[in-house]
Amino acid sequence: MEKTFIMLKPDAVQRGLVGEIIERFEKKGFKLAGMKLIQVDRALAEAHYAEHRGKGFFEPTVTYIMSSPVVAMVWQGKNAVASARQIMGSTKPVEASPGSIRGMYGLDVSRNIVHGSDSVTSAEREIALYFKPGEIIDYPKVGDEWLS
Ligand code: 3AN
Repeated sequence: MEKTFIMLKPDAVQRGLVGEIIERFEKKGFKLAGMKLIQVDRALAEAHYAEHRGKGFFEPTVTYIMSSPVVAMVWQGKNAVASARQIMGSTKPVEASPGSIRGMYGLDVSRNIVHGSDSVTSAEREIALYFKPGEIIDYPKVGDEWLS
């Protein structure tokens, strides 16, 4: 089953939005495969945003995700990558649909609450950056048969 990497950024943690955002993914029908609260260091932040190195927002973005703990998660389910991006809404909160997480809670592109992988390849890269293989758990869950 497809997996995606979701990170609740420092503003989500500081604003007390963690539970509510997790609930959105749970109720959608995704299965939680990994989760931890971590303090991102510079090496990890720069690796995460490597594709944006050289852009004006690279350094502020790196500094921002190091500014407070984040919640790193792996969610699994049918079309998990695309479906999670729809739940999150567009990168720029002003363009995010009103019911999406960024549409509901975000104002600024540089503090947009949540990160989600943009492709299956990115998901694999990001999951490997944040999790060791043993930290991703495959387990049977009641309701799986209704959601696959
Ligand atoms: P997403 O996180 O939606 O995949 P990316 O990968 O294009 O978006 O950008 C990574 C992060 O960099 C964004 N989540 C946002 O925090 C920041 N960012 C992207 N574009 C801009 C921008 N034009 N100005 C400021 N920050 C930006």
